[in-house]
Amino acid sequence: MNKWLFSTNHKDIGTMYFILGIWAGLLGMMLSLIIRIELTQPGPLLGNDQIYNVVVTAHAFMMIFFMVMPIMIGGFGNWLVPLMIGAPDMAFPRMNNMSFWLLPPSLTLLMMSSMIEMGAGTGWTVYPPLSSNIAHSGVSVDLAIFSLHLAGISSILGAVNFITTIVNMRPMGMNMDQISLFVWSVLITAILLLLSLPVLAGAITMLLTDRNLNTSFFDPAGGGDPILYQHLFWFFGHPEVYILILPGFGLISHIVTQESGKIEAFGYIGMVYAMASIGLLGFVVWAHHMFTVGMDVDTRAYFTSATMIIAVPTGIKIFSWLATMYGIIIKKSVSLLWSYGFVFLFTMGGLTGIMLSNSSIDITLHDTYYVVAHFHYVLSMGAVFAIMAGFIQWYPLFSGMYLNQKWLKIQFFMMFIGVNVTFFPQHFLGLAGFPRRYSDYPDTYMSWNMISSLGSMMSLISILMLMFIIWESMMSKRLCLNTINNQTSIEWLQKLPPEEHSYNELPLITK
Ligand code: HAS
Ligand code: CU
Repeated sequence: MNKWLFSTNHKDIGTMYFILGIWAGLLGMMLSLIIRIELTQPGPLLGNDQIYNVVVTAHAFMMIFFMVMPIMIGGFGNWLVPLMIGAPDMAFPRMNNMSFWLLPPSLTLLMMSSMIEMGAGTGWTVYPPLSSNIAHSGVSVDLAIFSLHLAGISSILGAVNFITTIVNMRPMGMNMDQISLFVWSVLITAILLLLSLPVLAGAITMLLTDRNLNTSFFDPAGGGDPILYQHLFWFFGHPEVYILILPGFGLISHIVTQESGKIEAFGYIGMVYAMASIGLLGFVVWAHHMFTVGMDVDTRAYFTSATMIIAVPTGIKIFSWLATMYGIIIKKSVSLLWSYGFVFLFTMGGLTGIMLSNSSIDITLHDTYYVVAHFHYVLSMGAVFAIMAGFIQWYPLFSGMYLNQKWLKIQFFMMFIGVNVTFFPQHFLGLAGFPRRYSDYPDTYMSWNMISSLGSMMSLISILMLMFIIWESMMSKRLCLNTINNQTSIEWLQKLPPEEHSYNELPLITK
């Protein structure tokens, strides 16, 4: 056991990231259910607005820093990048282990911050003056800041490791234009992490000294400015949202190409340039999160236009995925189902992003549920669907076992319906003026809130079903082709139509 925990092997570390990510995902889902139960109908459930905001804050942190990032970069990145480039391991294996082990203490600090004193009810943005010691006295916000420090160090070390591995550990003769789009996506994500996280670290450290050492970076009474915090936060925060989705783009590119039986993705080079431009543009659009602070009209015009330009490389990606799938005989593979779901629903989320990038429209929609609907379409149906596609695609590689394909299909449709029923009505709520981060509301908003909560219960059931499917695969020990050594597996495989198992035999050859 000890040997495994302190392992420097990229597969062991990848598995540990998966375990931590899945655990945090379950906790994050429980927090989201508390939110949906509170909002199912008017009137209080928790009866305490601060606790409600602590739950919202913990939900966001948990999902962003402890579910999506560890699973995508830590889990899939560690498992697949060395295999895909033919490297024996990551460039710095012991640093890799340290990256992982910074996360459990970080997670512990986050949970402690929610459980002691008043909790951090600041939202994941931690804006002062709400996060200053006037509105949040006590140590909760300080613990949340330390938690982010640790998670940030973990990610920076990981980013250094991935960049070095991908640039330096390819075999002779393997050029950058020959590597999988997933490897490219991890490289670009790592660069984004390396450039944006230090800015967040700076901002939260300034907040920490404002809270504890009487500095006044963000306090006008001492010559500071709270808007400075918003600029620093979003200079990190916007690249962060692309950090959450780019590895998902990579997973989808690889899966769609492999499952379509094509040699390479349509427009491979274009896909690489599209990811690079999304990464680059991601650094110059941050103030679209702050249109309501009172910017002058030229600045608004700039940030609106710059943001809209991101639709171009993203469109290149969407249409290249479609072109890659063009002409294939539709296979019944479950990872393709999740990929179709990803392309469709991510596009919807992207289009509402374009709506929000119009500064004048955003003045009315900012801090409403329209924004919540937007980012859950790109995250709960973008990032999470990509994770699901990747997990199902490579589960046989990770575990040596097969999942029940028929049950997985049922589970996909339950989840597809569940998330849409949850988040589509939130567009209507937002357009009607329903605000974010409020625990109660007038009766007029009740119907769509009830439907949304109903949808979240459907998603819950589908996740429970997924847990059962994984458990069942482990209990029945259907080993996959390259590890076959028992009669049950052979009999089970013989009953399957060929298209349902052939794709798992050579999981890594497609570019
Ligand atoms: Fe976003 C807020 C704009 C992509 C995540 N976003 C958020 C928040 C999160 C988030 C978490 O400009 C809330 C943060 C908070 O707590 O306050 N977002 C965009 C735009 C894109 C975008 C333009 N977001 C993402 C991705 C995310 C993510 C990816 C995570 C995975 N977002 C915003 C804005 C806000 C915002 C405002 C602030 C709102 C506020 O008031 O707080 C783009 O990258 C999306 C590009 C994708 C597409 C779809 C595919 C493209 C095709 C090509 C043709 C389309 C065209 C457009 C030519 C556009 C198919 C035509 C336009 C039509 C409307 C028809
Ligand atoms: Cu943004």
